Amino acid sequence: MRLTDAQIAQFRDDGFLILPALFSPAEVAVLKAELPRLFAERRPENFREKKGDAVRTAMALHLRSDVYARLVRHPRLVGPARQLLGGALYIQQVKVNAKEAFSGDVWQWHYDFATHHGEDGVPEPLALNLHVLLDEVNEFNGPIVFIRGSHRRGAAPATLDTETTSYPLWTVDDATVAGLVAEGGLVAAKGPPGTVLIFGDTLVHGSSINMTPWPRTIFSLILNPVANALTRHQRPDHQHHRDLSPVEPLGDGCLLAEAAP
Ligand SMILES: O=C(O)CCC(=O)C(=O)O
Repeated sequence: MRLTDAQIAQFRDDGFLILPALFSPAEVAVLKAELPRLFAERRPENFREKKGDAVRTAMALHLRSDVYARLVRHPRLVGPARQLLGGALYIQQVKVNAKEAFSGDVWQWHYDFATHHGEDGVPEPLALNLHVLLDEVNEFNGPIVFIRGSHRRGAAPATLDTETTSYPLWTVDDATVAGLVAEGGLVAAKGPPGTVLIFGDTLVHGSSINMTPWPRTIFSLILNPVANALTRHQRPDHQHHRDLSPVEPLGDGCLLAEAAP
C-alpha cells in the first residue's frame, strides 16, 4: 500500500489523513473477536475508566495476541509510515482505545509529542499515530476531532493533567486551542469500520464522551524512527516499548491467513 503524492501533500498540509475502509469487514471481525478476552484481563496494561469498570485503553496488544502481533506489521500501516518517515521504525506503543456506550470518557485536547517528549525524552516530533476504526465512528459516539493544521504550530505549551480521567495526559490550554481552531477549524475523524487515520506528533486532537448506545473502539499503533528513540525510561514498557527492532511488514493477507480453515 502506497500513499499517492496528493495524499502525502494533504498530510503535510492538514497534519492528518483519513483513509476510508482500508481494512475489510472480515479483517475487522478478526480484530474485534480478540477484544473480549483482552479486555477481561486484569493487568496494568488495561486502564479502566475513572467511573465504572469499562476498559478505556488496552495496551501492548501485540505482545498479548497473535492477531495484533500481525496487525502491527501490516503493510497497510507500515507502508505509509515508511513512506512518510523513511528509515527504520520501531513500535513505540500499541493499544485499543474504547468508548463504551453511554459511558466512554473524554480525551482532553492534546498532542502526542507533549507526552513523548515530556515523559519519555523523545527528541523530535516525528512519530506517527496510525489508527484503525474497529466500529463505525460517527459524529455522535465520540469521534477523534483534529484541529486542522495545528501541527504547523509545533510544540504548543502543555501541562500534565492527572485529574480529569484515569489516564494522565499532557494537555493544551483553552486559549491555545481557541486560537488553533480559529486558524484551522475542526474535522471529526468519522468513517466505517476499517477506516485508517494517520496523524503526526504535534497535531492537536481530542474527543468527547460517548453518550450514545453505540460503542466505539479504535486501534492505535505509534511508530517512531529508531534514530529518534526515547531517552528516558520512567514510564512502563507498555506505554513506550524499549524494543527498538525495526518493524518489518508482513504480506497483505496476514490478518486472514490464520483465520482460514
Ligand atoms: O481515542 C480517542 O478518542 C483519543 C485517542 C488519542 O488521543 C490518541 O491516541 O492520542
